[in-house]
Amino acid sequence: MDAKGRVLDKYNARVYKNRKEHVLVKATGDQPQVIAANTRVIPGIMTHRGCCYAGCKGVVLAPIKDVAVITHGPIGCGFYSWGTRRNKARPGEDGKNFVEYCLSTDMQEADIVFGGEKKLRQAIKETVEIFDPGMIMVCSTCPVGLIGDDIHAIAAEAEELYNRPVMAFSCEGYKGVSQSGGHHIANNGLIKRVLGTGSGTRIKHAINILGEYNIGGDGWEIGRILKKCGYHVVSVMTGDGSYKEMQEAHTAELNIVQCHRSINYIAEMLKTKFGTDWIKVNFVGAESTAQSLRDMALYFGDQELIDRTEEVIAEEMEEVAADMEYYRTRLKGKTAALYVGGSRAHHYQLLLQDFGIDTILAGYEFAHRDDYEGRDLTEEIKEDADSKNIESITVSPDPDKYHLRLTPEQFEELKTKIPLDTYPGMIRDMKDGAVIVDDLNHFETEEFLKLLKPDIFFSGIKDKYVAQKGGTLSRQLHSYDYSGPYAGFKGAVNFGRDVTMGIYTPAWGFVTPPWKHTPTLVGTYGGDF
Ligand code: CFM
Repeated sequence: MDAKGRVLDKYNARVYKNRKEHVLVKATGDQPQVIAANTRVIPGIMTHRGCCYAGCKGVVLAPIKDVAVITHGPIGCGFYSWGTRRNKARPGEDGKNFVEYCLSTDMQEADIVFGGEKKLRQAIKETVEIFDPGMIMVCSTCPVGLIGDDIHAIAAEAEELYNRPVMAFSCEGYKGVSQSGGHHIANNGLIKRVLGTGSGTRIKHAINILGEYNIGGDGWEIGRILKKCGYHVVSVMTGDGSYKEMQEAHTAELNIVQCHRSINYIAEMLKTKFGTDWIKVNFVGAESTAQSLRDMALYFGDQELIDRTEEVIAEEMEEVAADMEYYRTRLKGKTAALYVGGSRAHHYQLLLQDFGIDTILAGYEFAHRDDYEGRDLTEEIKEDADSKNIESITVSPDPDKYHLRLTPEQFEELKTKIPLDTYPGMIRDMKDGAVIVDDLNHFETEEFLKLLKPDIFFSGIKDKYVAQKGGTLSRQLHSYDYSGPYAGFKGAVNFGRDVTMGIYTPAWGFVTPPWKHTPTLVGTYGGDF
């Protein structure tokens, strides 16, 4: 029996039937493989997923430094989405940086019984008085949706009263099946009220960076390289981002997409509304960074830019060559398992390849089928009740700002050379026999680690310590365990150094988990129901 069979064998028939669709072994050859994704977790299974509010407020909106984002809900929700993600930000032009703050209505039991609208009005008032932000956003948590506080009416009222945009997001935690629904809600709000609402006109070689959240300073490193190549970065969505910059998003000639999962809706809507093409990039990994820079230069087709890009790649590669080579000698032939949200389990495989590390298992928490299989799916993604629960908006071309850079012929020709308006997905880049798991749960994590014995397990705070107590080194790919940046050429060296330090720390060999010497309880998972 292969690893998939051995792990899933412990489930009862009903759980097995569900989970077998979410686990794949990469087959030889290029035939497309289908995986089940973006569906509900089976009740009782210990998932690693987050909630809709986390995706909307925590992931997409919170990094916008000049917007005061108020959490309408119990304090735990605000706290959780405040300190746990390392989306770094520096004060903007106006000297403001709200990323450092946690603004919450701190709902109590009495507010849930009698309604929380009064408290929200008061919170907006205090926010204006204390911080005077140019824009305010309000995000709902579960109880708000359950008791029916009308945050949209309050936002509209406050907008009049305080004479500034106040946006409301109905991103109650329970909406959808994971944080992914929250990304979509945040994307919708930004396109409706913020993106491209400014008055600027197109700028040569200007780009927007989409789906880059400046974790551990990644965005700053990417920005440095892009500026060196000669690009003008209009806005970053949303790491160290600014709503004022996003208002000028229509002035960019190209949108580049780092994290497809969290922001593909905006990429598509900007294309429809302003005619701006997007390409999928990956600045994680030195080779990947070089490839992405070349793809971007090819999009513009400007010889000067192409030459400058080659110079920058040569210069940056030269600078890191000795370090990369040293870490490669230390890491070549090691194996890794990765389990992250909706894009990093793919991107980091490419960085691991720079060091000769093989990925033997990769999983996503909340990706959709297109993140695994590519956007050109062999069959349509079926809509279910949960996906219909998230509003899907359609936009139309802006009468004044719509502009196509390429002719249809140029577009088609370029599409054969670069990932233009598309993303090929993670599975394509994986080796034969590698295991791909959607919504990898606690039980499967432990079992796969025991069976596959990777040298390192890249994951997050929820499973890191379980893995390490079992003797497998683990590093967090969400927060980088307080290190980073890991993006770009120099980031690749940081990563190589951190992984080398971890793997060559003998501590993991001293750990003897109980299951190695004492019989532990054995049973079927899930019971009969
Ligand atoms: Fe995109 Fe992200 Fe990710 Fe994501 Fe996230 Fe994150 Fe992530 Mo943690 S936006 S999908 S919801 S790359 S917070 S910066 S690391 S799970 S793989």
